[in-house]
Amino acid sequence: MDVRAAVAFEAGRALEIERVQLEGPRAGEVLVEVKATGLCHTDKYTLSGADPEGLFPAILGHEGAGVVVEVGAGVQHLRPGDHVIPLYTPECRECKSCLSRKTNLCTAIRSTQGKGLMPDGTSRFSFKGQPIHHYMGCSTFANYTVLPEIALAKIRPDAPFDKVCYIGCGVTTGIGAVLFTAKVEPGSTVVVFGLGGIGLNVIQGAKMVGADRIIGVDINPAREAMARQFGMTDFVNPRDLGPNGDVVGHLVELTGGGADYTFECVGNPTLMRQALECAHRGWGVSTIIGVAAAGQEISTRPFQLVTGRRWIGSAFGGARGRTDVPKIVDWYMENRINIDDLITHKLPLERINEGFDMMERGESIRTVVEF
Ligand code: NAD
Ligand code: AHE
Ligand code: ZN
Repeated sequence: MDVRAAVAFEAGRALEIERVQLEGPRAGEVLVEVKATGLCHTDKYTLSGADPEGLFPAILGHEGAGVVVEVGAGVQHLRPGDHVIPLYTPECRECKSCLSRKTNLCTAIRSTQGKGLMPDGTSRFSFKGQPIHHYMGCSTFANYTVLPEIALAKIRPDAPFDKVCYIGCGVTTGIGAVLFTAKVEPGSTVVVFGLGGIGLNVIQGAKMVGADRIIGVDINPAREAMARQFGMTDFVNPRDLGPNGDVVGHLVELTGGGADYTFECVGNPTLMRQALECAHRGWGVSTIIGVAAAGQEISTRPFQLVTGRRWIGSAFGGARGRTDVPKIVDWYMENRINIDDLITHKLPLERINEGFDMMERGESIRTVVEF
């Protein structure tokens, strides 16, 4: 079938709206009509060319919601008409990782997914007879896409697509990192570096679990108001500390010796180090969420770890998609989490590049494209 898609033809080039061809679902696969998709910083990162797994041409997008149109042979848990959220972290419930109960990083299809292909090693998308890569197993910047059944969470039918698409990445990543990865306790002191689409959800999660103090750090002063609305108690703009400002020293002083939990939500190794080093001596846990470009590395004095700080990371908030995503949709529908205020802009597919421009200029939190 012909579908409408924003195609990334090469790194650093704006997306181009084209009619591309999509093959129907093969065994174990599902054809989904994408109704809405969010724009995440990770899409921008891959488009920039800094992602070692970035392949071109590709159809990017991994924060979607839609409706099942057709199922391939052997699909057991989904049927046409079901409402779904695509999962870049699938949940097969059979691989070593799923069975371990120690991680959400299902390995069933990770290797083909990283090559921009379906599990059978081929692509369903093509343009002028040439294959186009899938992206993060989702490719939600198209009005139809094909995914493996294990990469779809079935959600309640009354949830609005233009809001719950954000649960496909940002909401779950931020809230999940607090609840599932770091397991922040009530009364904790939390520092969040980066108050964008992810960091604001970390703040929302920290408030949910009853953190006492939630300190936000961002170089964009416009982020302060929204962060306070979501539960931030203190704002630090590193630029206000001057060119040689001691961000770590300032945060350690502000927290009376260091934070119980810190989160890096930018993708900057310098900030990752600061986030670790402002965690409390003896027990502070620092969670890396931000994705840093190819070739970048983190460093600190080993003494920081010897003296009891722990450095951990979180992908998709540690959430098991098919199990946890429907629950997070329920939280939204029960008004236990706020998504609406974080979706600052909506655009038609034709204007998707404007969404990335606004992200670059720090004007938007989340832009949602509605098909
Ligand atoms: P975003 O662009 O919405 O937000 C980034 C924020 O960081 C902005 O508010 C910006 O002003 C701030 N910032 C930039 N430089 C800074 C600095 N030097 N000091 C302080 N603040 C600074 O991006 P997002 O969508 O929130 O994504 C954030 C990061 O999380 C990206 O690296 C993204 O790739 C990553 N991410 C990771 C996962 C995961 O599963 N681990 C999931 C989604 C996104
Ligand atoms: N290909 C990238 C990896 C980027 C990355 O870390 N992705 C996160 C999700 S970001 C969503 O916005 C993730 O889930 N990683 C686990 C995985 O298996 O990819 C790179 O830099 O190499
Ligand atoms: Zn994302």
